[in-house]
Amino acid sequence: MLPAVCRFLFVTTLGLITGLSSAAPVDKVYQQHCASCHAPTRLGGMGPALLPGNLKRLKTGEAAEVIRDGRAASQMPAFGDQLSEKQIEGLVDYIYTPLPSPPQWGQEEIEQSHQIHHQQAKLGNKPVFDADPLNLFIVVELGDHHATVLNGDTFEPIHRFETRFALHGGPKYSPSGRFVYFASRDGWISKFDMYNLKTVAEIRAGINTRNLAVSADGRYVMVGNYLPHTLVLLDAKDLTPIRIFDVEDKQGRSSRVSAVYTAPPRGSFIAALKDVKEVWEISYLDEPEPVATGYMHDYRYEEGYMDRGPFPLRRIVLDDYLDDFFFDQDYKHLIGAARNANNGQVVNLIVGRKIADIDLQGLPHLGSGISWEYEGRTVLATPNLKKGEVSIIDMQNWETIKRIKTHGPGFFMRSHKNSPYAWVDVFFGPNKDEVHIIDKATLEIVRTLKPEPGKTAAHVEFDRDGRHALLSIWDEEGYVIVYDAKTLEEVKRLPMNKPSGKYNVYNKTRYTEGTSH
Ligand code: DHE
Repeated sequence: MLPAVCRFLFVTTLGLITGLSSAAPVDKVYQQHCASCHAPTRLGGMGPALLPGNLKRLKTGEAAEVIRDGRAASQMPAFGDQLSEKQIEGLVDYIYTPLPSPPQWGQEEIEQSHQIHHQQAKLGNKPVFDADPLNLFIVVELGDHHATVLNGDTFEPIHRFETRFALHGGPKYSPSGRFVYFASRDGWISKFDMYNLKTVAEIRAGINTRNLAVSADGRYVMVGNYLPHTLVLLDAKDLTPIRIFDVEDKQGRSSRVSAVYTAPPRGSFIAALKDVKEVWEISYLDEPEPVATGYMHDYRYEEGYMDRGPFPLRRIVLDDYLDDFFFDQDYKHLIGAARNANNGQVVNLIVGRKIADIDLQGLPHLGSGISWEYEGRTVLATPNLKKGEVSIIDMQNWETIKRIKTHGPGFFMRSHKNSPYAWVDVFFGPNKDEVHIIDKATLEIVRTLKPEPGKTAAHVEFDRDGRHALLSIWDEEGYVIVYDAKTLEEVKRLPMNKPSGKYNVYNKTRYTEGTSH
């Protein structure tokens, strides 16, 4: 601790250097040091938005460290020699305080953010590398905000590139796998050309985004936002905005979007809402076909359930909110859960109403659910974010037939139709370095792997034919570990910077059983 007089001199000198006394109000400190990158409004610029919702993944202690020491492999400099500890603390409080009024991010702001980096017509139509374009993986590396394109046959990296800050959710491929679309928590949507290895277009569709979906015909991208309360429809060609849906119920109560997915056999996007008890279905077919999809019934027009016109909106009214959900393989049912509820709900998308409740306790992570055939019926398996168990649900009568005890709550679950095993991580708690292997025929854990003691092991994705399973060691000095999916022996380790999700082109574009859609 410095003696009082020295502290006075130190602080005064610091004030002279920075042009601010340490007693300067925090918003002045922010405007002087942070605004040029993060915007005077805190909505983000070259750097990410500094709002509580966007910073959810960063603990306040870590935020102070980033301000003090900077962030490696990014433009964020260290301010430790310019700001006092008190000023840093003040800044942390400041950026974790919500804005006095909700920020605007409408048509004009979205359009102004649009960037075309490469004219598609000027780029070639063949891969610039020698590998099976259908067996590539994208690996998202959260540590320094990069992504790697990985050859799924040789497991050699082909290309590594910078992404927007804090990607979240699965990147989504175009139907051919030629393009991949990423969403960042800050609302940036990036379109990447897998053949030319270039980011071709970007747009900021929201301030705090949940995820995106690509229509099964490849023509549209739909983005679901927490802030503002909107769904934003983009033209998949170059990300030009087509339409903004204000998400609100008939009484004008607005809602955050929990997530949006594409439902290929229905030709629609389906969105779960967090603050309104409705599921939204928006058709992207040129002429929505009532009979084939069961999507429309005339009486719905009359009762005002559904709009007419391009991208008609159908509201399915529920008796609870939905935070997380899963579809069966033919997209007839949506299985959803609210984070505060003690059950799941099954919604039949054809008749447009809830048809069953499921006994699901804790915090089931249905977004990571998978299904397979077990004793002549289809079962759904879901990890739980709060309880050390995997629930197995019979998808015919919606009964929970087994609760498999695990060594702690898990985040992600995966399998492949050619594999006898389902993999589930133990993401939380002292056993976060473990991954359980479940035999799909017996519903028993048959092996528990612990590849790097002390480091989180999480998120598995299989290669195209299910012969290998890739697992992330979720650490800045981490790896993607390639396993032989049959023998469960390690085949290869690829050093990566906090690798999170991995996404195989074939499995994703075919919506295969066992992976996320
Ligand atoms: Fe995720 C997918 C919601 C926290 C990593 N996560 C998803 C999806 C949803 C979701 C709705 C599906 C979107 C899609 O793929 O299109 N996630 C949530 C939450 O509500 C939660 C619990 C709190 C939050 O802060 O949003 C949450 N998620 C996290 C994390 O803390 C993780 C581990 C690290 C991170 O990136 O922030 C994380 N979420 C992921 C990943 C996927 C994902 C890697 C894609 C999984 C896949 O294989 O498809």
